[in-house]
Amino acid sequence: MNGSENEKIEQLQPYIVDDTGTKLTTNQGLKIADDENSLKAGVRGPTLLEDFHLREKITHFDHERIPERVVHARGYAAHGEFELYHSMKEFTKAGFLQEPGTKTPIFIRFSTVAGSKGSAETVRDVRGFAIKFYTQEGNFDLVGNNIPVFFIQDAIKFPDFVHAVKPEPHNEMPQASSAHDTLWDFVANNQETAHMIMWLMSDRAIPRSFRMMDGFGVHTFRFVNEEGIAKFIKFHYKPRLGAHSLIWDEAQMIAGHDPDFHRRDLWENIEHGNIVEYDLGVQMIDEKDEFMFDFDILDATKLWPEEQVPIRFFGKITLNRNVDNVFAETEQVAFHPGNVVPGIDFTNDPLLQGRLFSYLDTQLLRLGGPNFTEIPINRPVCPFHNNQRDGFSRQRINKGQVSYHKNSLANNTPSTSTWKEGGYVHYAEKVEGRVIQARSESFKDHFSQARLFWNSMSPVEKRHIRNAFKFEVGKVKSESVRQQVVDMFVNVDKALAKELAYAVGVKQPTGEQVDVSASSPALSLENTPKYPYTLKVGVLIGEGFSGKEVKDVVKSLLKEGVSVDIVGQHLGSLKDSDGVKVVVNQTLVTTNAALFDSLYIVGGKAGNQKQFDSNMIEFINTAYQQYKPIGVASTGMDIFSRSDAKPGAGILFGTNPNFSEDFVKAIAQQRFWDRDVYVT
Ligand code: HDD
Repeated sequence: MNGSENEKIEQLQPYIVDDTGTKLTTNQGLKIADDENSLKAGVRGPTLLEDFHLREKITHFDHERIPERVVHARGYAAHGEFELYHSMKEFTKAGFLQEPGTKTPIFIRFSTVAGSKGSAETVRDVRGFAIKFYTQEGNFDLVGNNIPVFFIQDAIKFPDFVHAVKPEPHNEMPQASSAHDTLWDFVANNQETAHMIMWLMSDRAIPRSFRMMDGFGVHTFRFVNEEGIAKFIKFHYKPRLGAHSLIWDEAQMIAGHDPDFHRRDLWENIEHGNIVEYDLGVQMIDEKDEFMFDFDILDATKLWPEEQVPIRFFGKITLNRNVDNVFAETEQVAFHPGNVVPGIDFTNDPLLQGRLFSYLDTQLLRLGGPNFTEIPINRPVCPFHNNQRDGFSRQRINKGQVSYHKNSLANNTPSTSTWKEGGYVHYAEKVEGRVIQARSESFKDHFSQARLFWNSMSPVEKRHIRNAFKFEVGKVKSESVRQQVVDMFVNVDKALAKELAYAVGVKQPTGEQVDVSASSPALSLENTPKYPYTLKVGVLIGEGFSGKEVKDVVKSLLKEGVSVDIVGQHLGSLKDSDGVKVVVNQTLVTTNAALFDSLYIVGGKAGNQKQFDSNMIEFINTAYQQYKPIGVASTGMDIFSRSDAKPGAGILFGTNPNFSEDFVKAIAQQRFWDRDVYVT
């Protein structure tokens, strides 16, 4: 077994088919003699109904598509494992959280929310971060996002929210974007959205990579230990590479140059064997402390500040294997927050409760009936037995007479299990009250945490949020909606709302911001760890380069795990005067500066010098405007001096004796914000 094999991968093996080197047959196994021509009465005559191969082939093709997910349609997944490093036995009975060292196969699907299956990946949106743990006690699904709060408080509003954010129904525009009238009309008229909108306008909504974003279970769940003692918990997953973001102009450019940017990044890194890791942890609150906070812990529009409730990390998530077939695995995987194991339980969060219905329901339509749990990617790795039978595309062949409980003919099997034997027993929470359709008073403060988030942002992050608002609300055609949004966000920050009012041409707001001065430093991406590992450098190179200089720099980048693309005027290879050869794997027209974290400008000669120089200057200008580090080799000085970039922080020259070392540090830093470029 290599490192990426586990019980789930083994379970999938019998279903994996390699058609290479085989004979073409029908689905009945009949060998095909002709796959080019349908059966006709005469070479130019009518096609015959008798042609079963034609009918089977076309019929199957006609039925290839299934409905895309109503939300989170655009997604990408990989296999991996979860390894426990601290026992959580004290808090939960969950089998996979008992013994340190226990490894559990996992499958993670990342997604955007609003866009269709073919939409660009770097749009401004929440990212889904759904994990299926194939535990020995059944599948546990943690169906989270990269933002710790949600737009609404009660699941009954989910269809309204989704209708508002999706393309508008009369003209189906815009695709994969919240910058339009109906979303902002929903926001202003459903002010519980305030906190989540602050996150959506922040850099969190344009992550650099699936490998570099935080994950959150969002809801308050429960851990329950062997003795039946419960704690409220919130799940957190943190990437070991830190959480990093794109900037808006860059994200927009990438959406055009490479709409598959995020999946390509994940796929390539796993293919190259690079390490993709996150730590998994929980915040915990004792049952007795349920009402100790100035927010309601059942409200999914609120987070628990880490400074108040620290995260306790207990295990490591690793992704290490790409799927064999995207449809069979990524598209057919069916997540459901209701898939839990003993020791993990729900709370009365009304958003969570609605989800417990929705996911099972949606799979019935999407995957065509109740047997979707038998699709290989969805099967648990532990045995499963019950009296459920039949339905479309049933795979199991259940033997015997008995398919009911209780029975005597099969000795009352399959039989139930007690809590001690691993049976799932719902937490015996005491409930009382009147049946009522209402929102708790404790859910009604929509602005304090929105302001807490704003207070926690660095000046650069605040600038990005202000600009995001100006873009998004600026796209709204209804002046009344623009005014309502301005009047709403004055509650969060007066200066922000005033600037927005000016930018979107509406009256200055009259309200006041809420009186919250607290901040939570953990919310700022400024405080995230920074490493050069797997960041991408474009080496812009022509003929006549200094072989030794380039070789040494590239070697030191590769040593730190930096990924390098050699970008020339044409594909093929280039040689310097000492015979050092570099193989060009991208050209200045097949790629773009926005797709790199940094550039190394080697410069040189090319067949069409004018074009080469002008393309290089465009690359340098773009990288400079996007605040990226730029390294300049001795042969690159001339072209660099002809660009708009100016020497300063994050611009490193090969003539400096510590160049390689400083360049790697600058790559890790990623952005140099104090450049005098247009403000983004
Ligand atoms: Fe949801 C998919 C995350 C609220 C109804 N949701 C879906 C996926 C993620 C989330 C990551 C994609 C899973 C995959 O990759 O297949 N959803 C969330 C989070 C929420 C949330 C973190 C709030 C905290 N969702 C939510 C509500 C409802 C739904 C309130 C309905 C009442 N979500 C669905 C769904 C989807 C879905 C319609 C579409 C496809 C699917 O389930 O399998 O059932």
